[in-house]
Amino acid sequence: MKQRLLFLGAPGAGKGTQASLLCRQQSLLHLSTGDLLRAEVSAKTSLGLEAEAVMNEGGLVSDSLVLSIVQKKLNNLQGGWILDGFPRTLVQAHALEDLLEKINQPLEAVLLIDVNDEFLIQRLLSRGREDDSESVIRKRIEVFQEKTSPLVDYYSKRGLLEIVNGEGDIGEIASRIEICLS
Ligand code: B4P
Repeated sequence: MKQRLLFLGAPGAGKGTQASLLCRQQSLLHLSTGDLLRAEVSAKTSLGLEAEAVMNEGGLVSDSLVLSIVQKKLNNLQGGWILDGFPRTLVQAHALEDLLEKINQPLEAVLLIDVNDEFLIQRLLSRGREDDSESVIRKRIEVFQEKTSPLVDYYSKRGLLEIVNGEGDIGEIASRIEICLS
């Protein structure tokens, strides 16, 4: 099975859910920028304070802030891993490409978890995190379309893209992902 992976998808597509499952099963490292940012927010660091307002409004935290948080983690990558929620912009994707080249650990696959917008909204409303109100969710979906969806083309041109239907129950989607990556 491929072991150096990136999970792409709209907010609520299930990137975090599926990445955690697969990491547990295959003993991979799970690197989620959402989790890293939320840890900074709860520790009330200066980075966290800067990120909090943007996250609660449904925007993307600045590339420079995200890169400052992930760079050290990426430099220490080894074995198999899943990047979950990073990159989210072309600037982040270019920075990632340079970094992985330097550490000689190229990506093996990029998995797009594809889910219809109305499903996304229902899922996130029932999760009820601080940034999960309907207006904020709609804003996050718009931001995804504008800033993150260009990555689909970017990774497709590099021959790395796999698309998985992310609608259905969690176990069913996990099986589709396994087939896709084997
Ligand atoms: P993330 O933490 O990445 O969160 P997400 O996109 O909302 O969710 P994900 O797709 O992981 O869904 P999940 O599995 O949790 O980002 C949060 C914020 O951080 C961003 O808006 C942004 O501000 C900031 N950020 C993060 N990375 C950044 C970056 N690189 N650059 C800039 N800013 C960044 O699933 C959602 C819910 O659905 C859960 O409750 C789950 O239980 C449920 N669920 C999952 N699969 C299901 C299924 N099959 N059926 C029913 N429910 C399901």
